[in-house]
Amino acid sequence: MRRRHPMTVSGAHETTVQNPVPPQDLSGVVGHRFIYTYANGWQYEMYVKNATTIDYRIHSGLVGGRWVKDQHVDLVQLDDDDYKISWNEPTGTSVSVNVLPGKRRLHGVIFFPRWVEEHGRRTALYQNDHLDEMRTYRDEGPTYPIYVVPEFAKITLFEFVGPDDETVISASPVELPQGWSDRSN
Ligand code: FER
Repeated sequence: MRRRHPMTVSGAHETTVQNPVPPQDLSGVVGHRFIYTYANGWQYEMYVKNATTIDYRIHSGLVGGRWVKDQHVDLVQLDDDDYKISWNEPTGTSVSVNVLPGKRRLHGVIFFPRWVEEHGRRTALYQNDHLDEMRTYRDEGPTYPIYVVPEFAKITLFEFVGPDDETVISASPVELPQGWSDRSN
């Protein structure tokens, strides 16, 4: 018999894939759109379309102009007002973002392959129309050294727009009206 912490014996269940601790309530982030600016000045917009999918636009930064629909993600609730969204892009870039909506706080870690650090503009487009091209760049590399960008961000807009809405992110960040991403609440 494996040793158990007394708390486990008294009833609090162990964490398992089927029954995780903490129990998951994603309603505070699914169906929401948020705009945030990293401490390095890069401005992003994310729409959590459902529990496994995001759409997003990058308004400024190394790959400003880039936008993506239907990126598959892992989304978990870590605690009250604390979510983590993680994924790998067809470019090879990996991202993990902690979101604390009530605190308007976010922390992202972006892991760029070397080729994106060198040629970021190649990814500043509507990725869905260039998926095979991105995978080819990814496979050609160079991948290493990975460029790791860990930054806090301030969430300037956070709003519920409803899940599975294809109109929330449906235009390039560069074709939006001037100042569109400056709206805050
Ligand atoms: C984010 C940080 C990075 C984000 C997306 C990325 C939507 C994507 C980076 C890339 O693929 O270049 O907070 O949120």
